[in-house]
Amino acid sequence: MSQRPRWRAPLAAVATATLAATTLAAGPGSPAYAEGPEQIVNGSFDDGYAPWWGTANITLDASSGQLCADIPGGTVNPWDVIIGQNDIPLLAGETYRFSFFGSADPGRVAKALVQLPVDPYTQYLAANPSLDAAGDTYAYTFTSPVDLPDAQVVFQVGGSTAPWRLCIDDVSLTGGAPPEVYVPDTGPRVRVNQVGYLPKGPKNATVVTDATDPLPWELHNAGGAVVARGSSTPRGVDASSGQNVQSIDFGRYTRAGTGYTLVADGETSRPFDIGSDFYEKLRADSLKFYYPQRSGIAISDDLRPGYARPAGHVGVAPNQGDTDVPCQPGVCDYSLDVSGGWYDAGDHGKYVVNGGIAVHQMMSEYERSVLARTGEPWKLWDGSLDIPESGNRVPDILDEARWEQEFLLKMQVPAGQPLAGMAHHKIHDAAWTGLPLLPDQDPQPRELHAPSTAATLNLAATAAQAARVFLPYDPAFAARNLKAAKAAWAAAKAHPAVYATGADSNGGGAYDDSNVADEFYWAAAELYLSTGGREFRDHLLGSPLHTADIWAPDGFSWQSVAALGRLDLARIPNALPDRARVRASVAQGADRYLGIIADSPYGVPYAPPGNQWAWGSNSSILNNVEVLATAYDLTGAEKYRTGVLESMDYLLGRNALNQSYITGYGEVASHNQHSRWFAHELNAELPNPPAGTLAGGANSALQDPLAQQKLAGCAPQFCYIDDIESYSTNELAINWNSALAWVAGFVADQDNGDARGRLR
Ligand code: 9MR
Repeated sequence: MSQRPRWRAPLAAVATATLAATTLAAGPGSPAYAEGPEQIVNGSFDDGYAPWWGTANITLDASSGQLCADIPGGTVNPWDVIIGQNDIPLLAGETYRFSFFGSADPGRVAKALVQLPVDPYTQYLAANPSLDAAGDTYAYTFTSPVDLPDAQVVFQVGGSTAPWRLCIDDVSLTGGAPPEVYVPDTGPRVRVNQVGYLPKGPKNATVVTDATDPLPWELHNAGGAVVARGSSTPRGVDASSGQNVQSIDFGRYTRAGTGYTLVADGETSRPFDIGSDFYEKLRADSLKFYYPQRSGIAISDDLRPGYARPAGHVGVAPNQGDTDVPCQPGVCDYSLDVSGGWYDAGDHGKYVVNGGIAVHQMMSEYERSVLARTGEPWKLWDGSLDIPESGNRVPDILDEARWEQEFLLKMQVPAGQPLAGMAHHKIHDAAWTGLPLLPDQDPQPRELHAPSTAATLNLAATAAQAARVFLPYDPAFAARNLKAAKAAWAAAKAHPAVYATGADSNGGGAYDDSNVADEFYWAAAELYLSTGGREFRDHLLGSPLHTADIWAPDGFSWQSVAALGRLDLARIPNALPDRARVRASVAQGADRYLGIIADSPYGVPYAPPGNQWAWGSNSSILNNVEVLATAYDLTGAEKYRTGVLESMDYLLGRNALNQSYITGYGEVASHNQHSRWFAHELNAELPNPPAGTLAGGANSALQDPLAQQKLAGCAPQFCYIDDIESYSTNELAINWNSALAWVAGFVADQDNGDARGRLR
């Protein structure tokens, strides 16, 4: 018999649960919950545990008045050990409150689910309570989307290397509870770059206020002394956040230091520095992100303390690849060794179009460092990234890029096969897997998907770029890339309209694209820059994209890559007859982004159509920043550098949520990005993503169940939650960190914000 009061829910336990519970005001005896009928049979284990069941690897024991079980170690997936109850009726539109007492010794994160009892096991409530030895009560609400006579309540408690003991009690599911309202904790209303500002750079902040007249502000140093003061500028209601705001410009203050705060309207900002070291660190961290993202190699604890894991997908059970991967049925009758490369994001898939833009941006960061007036290529030199290849006399950034480029080459259809020279669009699991799941533990069959023109042109572009970038370091590798690039170009010309469709998203992302004119343009640009070939020059000069205004307010992306070609044609020496016009066009695009920044009280260079922020908006923002930075490199005009620096403030805390989107940077920063192996939120034995990991960012479309449940009705900047389950707002991805790395490298090159560099 349980002696515990039914509603002993302490605030701490509720707050740390993944799905934060309802407010505690509705506690014991609250009429709202008392009215709902109890759906669980024998939730108090007063007399045994029937009708509860457990998987065959545990023995249920209710002799203490709680339901307890010794959970074996050595299982992989959460669902390898389950305790559950079946046949629970749910009514569509009805709101339920689910609660239980739980303890774990030693502490563990469990999964508590209300779900469909059969494949695909749709989850109507998914919570990840962090249980400890003392035990706590956890409570959640959800609204059932379905009428279902036989839902299941299950506790999934597998996935631990070591054994532990679980006890649960007072399991209750009652109808009629009001839906919970998620309110993010946004802290002080004065919003700053929580990391810091360059001494000679712009310094802007935003204050959320009801005031419509200018407000006095003060800049305080670490000792609390006022070192600058001024008054703010009313900006009205900001469309991206729905807030009435004012902006603060304290750029005249230039003294380096730590622990500054900005005070306005009775609020004190989070602390920040004035300096530049942090961008030097970010330059490295944003690139160091890639090594633990690698497939096909063990991650070493010496190189990345706390991040060691076995090699993934090297043909060792339970993995089924990637050394000998067949096509999806009917697509081809050969198999390929496509081991290596980077995992795309939080999943174990590998996609040529996304690998393409990511590896391009990484090689482009290197090329820029060599070509730009402020570039500091020695900062990317051998030994800069602590990777296995450090010490081989090749810049580490190129070693890291090569890890992916070698994979892209493997995705090319071999000579002698139909479609030879094209690239398979992607390789991933046959079905989606759950979280957490280390790469080497993925049991799913791996499949090559059909070649596509877009993937083929991504290969052509990156291989052509690799041919020039690697030439001084490894001529044979450069030659191999050039050959592959030319073969890919020819194959794309022969098969110009083979499209990946949006329907192909079982077990991996679709990366669909049915307009490849931009991929042709980008590939022609890279081939022209590496070969000077007439065919490529003619393609460029004949393409409408060569003269079109391609500077979209919502930025370029894996799907829209004309800007990649245009930017490289502008910055890399070449003999195009209209190169001056190409260079001027970059400045025109940058001027558009400066206008968007000026209109945004948060200084964001991003204005998507209809105010609809997209999946991965932080990368869209950074891609626009790359255009600004390139305009600075091309013209030396200070206004473009100022735009770059102000844009970083948004990512580092000057935003509606008052948080940084880069792990390890800023007082409050994203750290629960969606990942199957950096899944600390679900399993305390696993790490968080490494410092320098960018979160996808606000996504108006709310394309995952957690975001839909928590964020309904959000103004764009509020459409984000730092929860591992929210893949549409909070994933990490190789093409997003490449944008961050490119920009972080540029910013680090600016020293105190006044670097002039030498002319090249
Ligand atoms: O970044 C991609 C975004 O542009 C798409 O809208 C979204 C839905 O198709 O997919 C994103 O990419 C994901 C991919 O499909 C699977 N791996 C994780 C990627 C990042 O979320």
